[in-house]
Amino acid sequence: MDPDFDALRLVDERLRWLSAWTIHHANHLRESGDGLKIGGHQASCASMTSIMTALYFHALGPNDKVAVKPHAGPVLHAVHYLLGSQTRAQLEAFRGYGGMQSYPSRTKDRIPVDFSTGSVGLGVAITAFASLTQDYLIAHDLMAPEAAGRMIALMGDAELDEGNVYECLIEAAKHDIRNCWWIVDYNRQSLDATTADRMFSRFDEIFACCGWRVVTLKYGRKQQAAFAAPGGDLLRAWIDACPNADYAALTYLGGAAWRERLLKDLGGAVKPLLDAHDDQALADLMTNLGGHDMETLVEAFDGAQDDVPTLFIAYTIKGFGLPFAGHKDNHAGLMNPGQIDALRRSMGIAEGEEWAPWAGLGGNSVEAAKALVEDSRIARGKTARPWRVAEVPAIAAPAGAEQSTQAAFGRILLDLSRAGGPLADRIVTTSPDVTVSTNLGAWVNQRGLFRRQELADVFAAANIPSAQKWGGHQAGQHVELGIAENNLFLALAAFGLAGELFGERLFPIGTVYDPFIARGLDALNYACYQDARFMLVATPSGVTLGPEGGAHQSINPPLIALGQPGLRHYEPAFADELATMMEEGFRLMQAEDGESVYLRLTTRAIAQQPRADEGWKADALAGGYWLRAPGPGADAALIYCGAIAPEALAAWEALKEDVPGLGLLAVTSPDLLHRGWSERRGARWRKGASAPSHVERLLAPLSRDAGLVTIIDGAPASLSWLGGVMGHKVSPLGVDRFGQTGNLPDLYRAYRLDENAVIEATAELFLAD
Ligand SMILES: Cc1ncc(C[n+]2csc(CCOP(=O)(O)OP(=O)(O)O)c2C)c(N)n1
Ligand SMILES: [Mg+2]
Repeated sequence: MDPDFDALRLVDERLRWLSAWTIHHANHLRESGDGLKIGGHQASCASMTSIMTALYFHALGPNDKVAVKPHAGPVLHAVHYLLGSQTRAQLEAFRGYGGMQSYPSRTKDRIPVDFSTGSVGLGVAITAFASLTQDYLIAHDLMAPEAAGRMIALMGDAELDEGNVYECLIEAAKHDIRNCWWIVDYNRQSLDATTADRMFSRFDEIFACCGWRVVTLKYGRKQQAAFAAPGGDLLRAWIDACPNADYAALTYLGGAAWRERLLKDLGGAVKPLLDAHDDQALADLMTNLGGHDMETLVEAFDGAQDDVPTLFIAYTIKGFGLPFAGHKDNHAGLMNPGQIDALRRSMGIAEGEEWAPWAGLGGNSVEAAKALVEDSRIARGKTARPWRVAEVPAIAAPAGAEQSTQAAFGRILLDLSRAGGPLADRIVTTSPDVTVSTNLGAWVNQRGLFRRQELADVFAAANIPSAQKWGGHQAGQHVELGIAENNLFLALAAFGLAGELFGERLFPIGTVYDPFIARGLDALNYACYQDARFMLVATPSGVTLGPEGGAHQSINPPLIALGQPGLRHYEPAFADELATMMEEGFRLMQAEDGESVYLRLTTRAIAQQPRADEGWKADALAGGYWLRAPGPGADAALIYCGAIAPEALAAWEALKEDVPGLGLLAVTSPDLLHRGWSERRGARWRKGASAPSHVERLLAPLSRDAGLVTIIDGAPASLSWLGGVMGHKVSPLGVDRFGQTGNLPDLYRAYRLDENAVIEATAELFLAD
């Protein structure tokens, strides 16, 4: 049965109105409180309402998930307002505290938002990884094939300039993803101006060569009819050749300008065609692009019902139907009160009826529009998150007098795999081409690569000796990625939302070189912003990666972790610490108030600590514990984090006689200590007295005048702030210049991380300035 196109058009118009009005209300009617501009993007919304109408009220099925272009957020809220799942109060509070968010947010908005968006390009790419996640779940019998939905990105054309889109396109092709639609709102305008013409006809080729079907929706029905009239072929050729900027400017200028220009360029041959249209009709004709034409959109969506990944290039006008349509400066443009009034009147909406969903429509139209909306198959409410699905077994530290945390990590995963069980079965590992060098090899040998189609291990078949099995199959649990780190974080985001998106929680573990976290930082932040849950294992840390040199040595990741919400940094020095932290990590990944975990590891094998009991564990999980307890009123403490534990221990041995009560504090999470400390300071004002934070308790035994030496193979500021907790003096040791190649004694000497440097830094505490 044909959809009710008239009803679709009514809904389209209503979405255009409601999104514009929501933004107008926030900027012009609501008390601002601070005089700051509030903002919003009326033009970007108007550009997309037809596409979103055809999608939400015709094409979308209940299992489909959508990432909406960030600045079209108000349209998504308007969709839910019409559905009855968004309140007027939330619309009125747009961009206000506690109101609907500027850009769709999974965690903060009250309507169901499948993917948060905001940083352009990332919302596009995550849909490809969500498709991969869906295929993974189906292959592992965690989801019925019939329950598969489409992962859809509604994207702005400027997002096609984001490199991460192409990185992901390539990765997606390698994994043969399916059930993915990317719909480009091709208005040929970005934030600053109209977009360059040169890539104009190239995007389709790029996608086609990656195996995508490309559907271009260029002309609406009116234009197609005009092309069939005398002179129509000339008009069509002219449209095809028209530069972006000209098209946009003429759109803004309107019917008379179109007429003048077309007559000038095409002459008398098109005069009859033009004469058949008055100025308004001519403007309507020239802006009747595919992305605003309901029949064209519906036909395109209906025509792509198989699982082939599909790019729809929907030509649109930025600001369609609004007074600044096509103007190059319209991105953040707001209609003034006179203009919104005119728009209201043109839509037949009475003053005071602005929020009424169907104001100004006659009875039959209202019924038809309501019926259409009620028939929409999309979810009205948020789904509950599936907390706690796997019991976490006790994780034992691997045996070995000398171990590195990276080797211990590989060993722990291997042990988990051998022991089997629900947790091991739901772990999915992934790595951007550093699987073997980050010690995931043994796990992969056990659990295999994930591939939808069988991947033969050619080397094994040819009996070529290799420690690494590299065969892929449907039951595999390691997703091998190409080298682009950004994709790692997007994959972790998608796998880490498997529970929320598909009802089955996975435990994604991603390994990466610590310095190259920086390459995927925005995607990491994006993953955390959506509260995706994953374990990031980054290794090796700091200049301890001696011979590899400065390009591979990581300095600032502990600072990144310190500033990253939603991600808990643990930096173990010993294998038993790591085992404890991984166990805690698996719990955190599925706890309602949990978070993701970042483990910063090292390849340096060090002597392990004998333990008298397990008393250290709780403190280690809280961010730090005394490896050598300080005496009461001690004048100094050594505080270290991670790989340089042996140097700190050696210095402690050398100094303990001279500095009575000298303590040695193992900081296992600068991040947690800092959080606890600042939370405590704030709690005093927010909720009255509160217990001292963990770091305050740790430092309490020291004398008020004590000095601290902090030592980390990374940015010294990661620990030097500890002086602020009690007002202690600090000598901060760490790496604040680019690293070099060398052996550890040379490097630790050069970067002042050796025993001697710790002794000197301690002496410095006692010297008068
Ligand atoms: C990574 C990133 N860079 C910059 C911005 C700021 N920004 C928001 S929208 C936009 C341009 C969007 O143009 P387009 O994608 O074509 O959307 P349109 O509004 O034209 O539909 C920019 C630069 C952003 N949100 N994210
Ligand atoms: Mg655009």
